[in-house]
Amino acid sequence: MTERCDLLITNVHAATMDPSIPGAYGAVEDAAVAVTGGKIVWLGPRKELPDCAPDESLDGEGQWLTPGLIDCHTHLVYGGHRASEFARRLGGESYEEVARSGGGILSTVRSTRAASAEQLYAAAEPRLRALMAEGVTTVEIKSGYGLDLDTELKQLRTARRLGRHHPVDITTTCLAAHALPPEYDGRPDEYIDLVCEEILPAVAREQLADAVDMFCESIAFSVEQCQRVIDCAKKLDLPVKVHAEQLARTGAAAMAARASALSVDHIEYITDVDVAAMAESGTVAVLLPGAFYTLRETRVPPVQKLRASGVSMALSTDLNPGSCPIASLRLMMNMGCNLFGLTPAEALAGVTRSAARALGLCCSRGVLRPGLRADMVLWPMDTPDQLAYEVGALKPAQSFFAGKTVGG
Ligand code: DI6
Ligand code: FE
Repeated sequence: MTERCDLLITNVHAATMDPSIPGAYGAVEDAAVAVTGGKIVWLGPRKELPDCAPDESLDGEGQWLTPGLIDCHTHLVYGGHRASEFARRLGGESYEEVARSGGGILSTVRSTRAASAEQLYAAAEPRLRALMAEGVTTVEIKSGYGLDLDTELKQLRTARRLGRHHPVDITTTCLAAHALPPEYDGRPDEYIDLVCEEILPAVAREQLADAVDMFCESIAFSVEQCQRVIDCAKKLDLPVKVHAEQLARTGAAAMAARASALSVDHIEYITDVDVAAMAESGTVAVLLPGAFYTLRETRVPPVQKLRASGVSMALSTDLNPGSCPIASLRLMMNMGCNLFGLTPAEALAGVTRSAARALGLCCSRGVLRPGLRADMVLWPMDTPDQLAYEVGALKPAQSFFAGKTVGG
């Protein structure tokens, strides 16, 4: 009997990113892909396609199909902007100096507290749309510009609402331990009490966060304070991620690995011991070359060590108003290669398979494989190497979110 399916794509090459298929991209040339109920139900060489009666057929015209891109680390819901701080940094002040003088994250906290939920939504939507226009189908959004219960909830609800109104999956992360709010000046441990006793439990009650993050750095919170946040997240059954070793080595990555964190992010300053701990725990290294570039850092993350130790490397925008006001995951792929020494295939794995792992979502997406969600992008290119190589002109011919065409 002929099997029916919702959508059949033929005359296409698939960069599946499936590690069980040989080659850097897990490529299946001259492939066919069948989708039903929002999932891939068959993928393989077209010649082997079983009899199939699709409701809709698409001729891929010899283009390449990749998994939908995943931006696994953003702060894209915030009020205001920090163009004046950009000018100060260009004039020679450092990111830390700006932060210590009350600017930086705290400047965005003031604008985010002052903004209505409507204003936050309207400001965030173009950022999300810019990512989606590049083939992004899953975006993680963090809070962390509220630093009080109401504003943290406002940010997370705005993020969730963006997901309800766009063909994209939004995952949310509570980053209440991002900076010390002015009303707790000199009392960081009391603020951590507030995070652990009020903010995180309320966020968990409303099911507003899929994970908990923290900024472990001298301008933010200590390893001990972050350990308390981790313990609290564990009690609430929420996975953790840590902003670690971006500006200096603190020991945060090793602490995160001991706690089986999903990811440690930035990690320019990690050491061999940290890499070994991450390899052991399966913690993903999320590389953020846009923040490295914007802050004109010089220390690069130890990519060769991570690679040799088998640590998965994800790539993300870190989209935020201070250290990376750049809404382009494709540009991050290019920077990941040019600035950090990734291969083009590692860059694509970084925004698909490894990004899914960094969100704890590798069972549902990040590779093209039967049984997984049909988040896919069709690209007018001759080789997937072009995705990291070209910036600006190469756009998706078509994106699919859970098997449905996006836009057009
Ligand atoms: N690390 C970052 O890169 C962002 N937050 C963080 O913890 C920067 C946030 C900002 O400058 O607004
Ligand atoms: Fe960040």
